[in-house]
Amino acid sequence: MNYPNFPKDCKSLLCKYLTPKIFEVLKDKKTPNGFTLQQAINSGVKNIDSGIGVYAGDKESYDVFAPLFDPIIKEYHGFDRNDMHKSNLNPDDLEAPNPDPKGEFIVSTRIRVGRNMNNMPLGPAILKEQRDEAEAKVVDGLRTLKGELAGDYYPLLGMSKEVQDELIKDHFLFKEGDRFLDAAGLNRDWPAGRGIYHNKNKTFLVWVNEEDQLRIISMQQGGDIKEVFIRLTQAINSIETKVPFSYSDHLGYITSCPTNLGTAMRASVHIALPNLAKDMDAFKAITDKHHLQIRGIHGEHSESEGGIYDISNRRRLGITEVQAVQDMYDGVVELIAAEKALR
Ligand code: ADP
Ligand code: CIR
Repeated sequence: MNYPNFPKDCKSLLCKYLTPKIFEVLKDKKTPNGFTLQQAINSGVKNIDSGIGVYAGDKESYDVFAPLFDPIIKEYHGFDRNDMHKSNLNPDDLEAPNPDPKGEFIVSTRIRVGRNMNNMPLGPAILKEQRDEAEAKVVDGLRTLKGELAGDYYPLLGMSKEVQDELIKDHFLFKEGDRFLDAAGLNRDWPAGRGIYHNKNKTFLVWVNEEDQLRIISMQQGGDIKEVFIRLTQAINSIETKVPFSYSDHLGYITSCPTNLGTAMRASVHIALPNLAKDMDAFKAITDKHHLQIRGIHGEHSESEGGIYDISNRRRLGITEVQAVQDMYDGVVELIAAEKALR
């Protein structure tokens, strides 16, 4: 394998940190699962517009390829090789009264976490039989959930195109054919082993074997962020008793993309900010101050529609879950005040 041919204007963290020197050190390294540097960087090599460009094939990837992953983790999360991660999923510690009680700005709120099973390779390196086994174990665990969390599992295999498209359009299901995930090896054997579990009202959902083995999701209309967080933490706690999650004291919950490590949490609102959006510099000044990311209305790499944006916490590692939601909450309060001032 030769050093990749990156274009001059390549902006990804892969281009920034995979120097020829680091490449020489890592190029023949493999994890115990046989995951190589070439596999770890393929997404960013094939997709030159990547923001990050790397994926891990297993927990060990973060050690074996540390000279590449560490600086990426440092730049994205501000987290050092010797730092320790701490989790706090206690909703009592979250100060988040509804910032939009009249429902003028916030369309909906969603909080998700990524999880992977202990002693199992991550999606980019997983074998078909292992993926199928993960699906079976996760679904077994989900079937024991009670009350508001009780629901059904809908495998992608056999789902009609109409149902799949409708679930995607309504923001409940992951997209198909994402080119970043594809180049990372995450779409192998599609659609086998993938599916979605949800309760009747679709306020609690679990994606199975997408980018991570589990994406546990709580969502609802409006801006009651705390209610969404409470439902999520109850679900995580129940699932954790059935499915052992991959965790490290250093990196927190282990995920295939280094941006998701730690809390693996993305807390977002879909929020109408049509006036503020006319001045993207002012908009970004607020989101940067609160460590927030702006996405479009159909998720990552999509555009806004009708002045509605997806606003979420950017940091996930080295802060607690409560702090991740607090970042989003505090930023949203300031965004609403700025939008109001422009009306
Ligand atoms: P993830 O959040 O899992 O990293 P995406 O950015 O691709 O992945 O978003 C997944 C889906 O969740 C998309 O359909 C997106 O529009 C939807 N979504 C995200 N935040 C919200 C929200 N606050 N309300 C409704 N849908 C949302
Ligand atoms: C990229 O590098 O753009 C994709 N692999 C997605 C990275 C994860 N998203 C993010 O920035 N939070």
